[in-house]
Amino acid sequence: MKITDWRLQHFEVGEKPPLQVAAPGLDDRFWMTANVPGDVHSTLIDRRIIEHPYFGHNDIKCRWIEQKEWWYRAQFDYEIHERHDGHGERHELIFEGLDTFATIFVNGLEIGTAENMHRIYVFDVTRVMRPGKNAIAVRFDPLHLHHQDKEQFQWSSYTKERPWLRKAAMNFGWDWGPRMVTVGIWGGVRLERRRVAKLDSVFVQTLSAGKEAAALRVAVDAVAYHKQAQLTAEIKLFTREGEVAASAAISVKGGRETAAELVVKQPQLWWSHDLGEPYLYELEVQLLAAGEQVDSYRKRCGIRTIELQLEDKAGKPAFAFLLNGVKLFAKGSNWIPADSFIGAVKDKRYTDLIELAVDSNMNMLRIWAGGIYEKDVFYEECDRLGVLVWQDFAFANALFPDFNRNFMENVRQEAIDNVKRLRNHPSLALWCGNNEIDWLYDMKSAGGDITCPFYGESIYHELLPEVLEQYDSSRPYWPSSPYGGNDANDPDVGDRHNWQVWHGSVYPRKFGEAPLLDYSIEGVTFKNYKKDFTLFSSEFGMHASANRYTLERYIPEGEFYWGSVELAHRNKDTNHQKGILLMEGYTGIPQNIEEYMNFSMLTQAEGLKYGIEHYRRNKHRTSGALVWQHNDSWPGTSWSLIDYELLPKASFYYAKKFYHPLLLSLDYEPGQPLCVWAVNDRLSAHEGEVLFQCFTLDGALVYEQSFDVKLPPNTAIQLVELAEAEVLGDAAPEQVIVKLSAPLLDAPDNYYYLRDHRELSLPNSTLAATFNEQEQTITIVASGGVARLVKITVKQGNVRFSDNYFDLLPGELVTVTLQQADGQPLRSETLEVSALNADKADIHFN
Ligand code: BMA
Repeated sequence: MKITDWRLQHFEVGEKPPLQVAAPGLDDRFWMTANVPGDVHSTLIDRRIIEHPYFGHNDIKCRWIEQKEWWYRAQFDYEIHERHDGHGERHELIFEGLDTFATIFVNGLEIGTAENMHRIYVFDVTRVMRPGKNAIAVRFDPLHLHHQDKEQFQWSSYTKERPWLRKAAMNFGWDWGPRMVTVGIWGGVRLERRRVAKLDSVFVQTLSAGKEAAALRVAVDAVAYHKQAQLTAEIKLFTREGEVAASAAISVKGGRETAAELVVKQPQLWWSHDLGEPYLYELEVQLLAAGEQVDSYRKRCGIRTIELQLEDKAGKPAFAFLLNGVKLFAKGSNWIPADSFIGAVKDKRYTDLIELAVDSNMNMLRIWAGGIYEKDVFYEECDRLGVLVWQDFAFANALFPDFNRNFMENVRQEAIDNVKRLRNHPSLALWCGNNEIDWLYDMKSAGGDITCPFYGESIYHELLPEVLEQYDSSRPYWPSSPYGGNDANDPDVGDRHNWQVWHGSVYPRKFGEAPLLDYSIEGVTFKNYKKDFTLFSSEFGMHASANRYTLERYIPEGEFYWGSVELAHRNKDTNHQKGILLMEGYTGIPQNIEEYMNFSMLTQAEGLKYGIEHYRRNKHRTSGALVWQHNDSWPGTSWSLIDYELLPKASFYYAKKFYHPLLLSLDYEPGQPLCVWAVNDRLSAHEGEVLFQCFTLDGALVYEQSFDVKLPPNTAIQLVELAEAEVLGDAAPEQVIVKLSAPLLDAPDNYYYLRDHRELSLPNSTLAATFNEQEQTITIVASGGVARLVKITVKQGNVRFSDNYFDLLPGELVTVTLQQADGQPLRSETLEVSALNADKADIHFN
């Protein structure tokens, strides 16, 4: 039974005696109704008690919430069935998420406490439940009561409060989000009724996956309330059509894991969406006591193997995922919580954001350590859509008190709870110990900021590996990101974060060397990506503005201009100069807000394209590129590809192309030859004609060549090298555009300018557009000159286009499909089409 009807009230700390507030008979009719799952902030926003914290500077106005004692109460009717056979009922009260320091009362009796947002709390309430009316009360303490007397550490990024608190780190503010310290019941609450025994957990593992047969191990862990209970588990694996693909029955002992091996003939394997079909079976386990069903489990699962290859067949260093034995190139991004108000996020927001990942040809998302172990819906969607998940444990950018027994026990339980909850998801590819802690500890101690020991080290290097050995040895573990080599951000070992671009970190660097920063145009430019021959680039990126609609919604009137305090408040990164330097190098410094939005989006999109195409051309060595960051948790300006209102930025539409499994790309630097490359990430060979064309920016053809190509599966090859002078003839490099296309191959067309945007001599272009209401399409044509960064906008959130922020040669015609993801009609009267060098198009509606 789900408990959903909650009421909420706050008091000053110690204002009321707890037993008085928890008393079953308390008259709470005048308390406000609360959203569960959710949090206090979201409830107060809904009840219009606080102004929306994302608007203007309101985030600062609601800090008082952190200081109060918050109480939730629920009253409900419950039936208790008496049994007279000695096998009476057990009742369990389960909290899937408590944020964070909670004391729980049932019918006025204190049944226990909670102290970790990342854990699932199960209380046996058999002794306190009553037939008829029951009351639950939960008290949340302000955090400071639990950390103010504790040791503070020399390093804990963004706030010193974090190390002792097991709570999403980003709550305290990060370099892309405001401080928003949530409190409340953030997961579901339910009461479960049991008899004789229960299934504690089920673990399904693929032992081998061949064409003819696959072997699965299904382990069942049961809790028996009576020693003499005769338990059996009946295991069935169903195909999508509901046929039994394999089955087994085993006898089970309470408290001891028992496993069966299933053999599945002609198995349908689970693949990431780019390599095949993410086929899902359904696993059912029924727990029987003396022939009577006492508990059951039914969940989707997949048959697949996953390995992390650290050395390739030739003995060379690697960091590559092998899915069903196939080495893949991981293309994706880093996921941060979908909102600061994590508990209140609707499932739809998850499905939208994951669909967008698939839409942009991503096959991997990394759940970054400063958020949470995501909600079930996240992994279910990734299973269904074929997206691999890199899961960090929730330790980010700080030292943690691994010398404290209670803390470590809390962490151990957190790891066990989440490993058991998530290990059956075929999408889950890797467990990772932390974000940037090993790397930054060395940087900070070498730089003299830290003199204390590496507190927390034993979590990532002892505790987590131990937990995984016991609960999930079926997938790889990596201690940190980045990790491996000398220093931990070594291009020759393990994964790497490239923060040379944007943050200006100077590389190469070895352990013990003081870190250097280079805040210059050359120091932060995306051109540095080409110096990076990492084995796996797990974080890298640049800021871009959110879309106008998103910013305008949250910036007070009169403040929507370049240089306003309100706009600056949206940017939480230190040293705003970095973004200016990047734009200064590539587009020139923006002079107004329109230019800021355009230039930052263009720089981010072109910069990511530049880096990712380079990583992909080096596919024989580099095996992954995960952009920092996929999404936003509030309407800010950040590294994200998709803004808070679920409006993709230019980089998202670029990603559709630079992450396409078939990629044509140009490797070129001024004065050097033009090298045309093709990358094929598919498992099938492709053949066809590739066309290289160079046009002036007015659209006149300068040079053309076509060549036949054969692309073996899973390779990157250079197709041709052309001399600059041969291609350009009399044309100046700042006056041309190169187009790569392959009409018979499925690769998207790709365009290149031979100079940075600020150096181009772009003529004015004119756009004309026709909107087809019925088809929800817009057809655009340019004339007069190449249209740079053609932008289609509508004044609403969550709108997707089949393409946007693209370039158009004069005479080229493109038809774009529009989609409103909430199923609401599109506000086509607000439709606008423009380009950097073209005024708003006249739109013809038909
Ligand atoms: C890395 C990430 C995040 C951060 C990002 C941008 O440090 O792990 O902590 O938000 O870079 O600075």
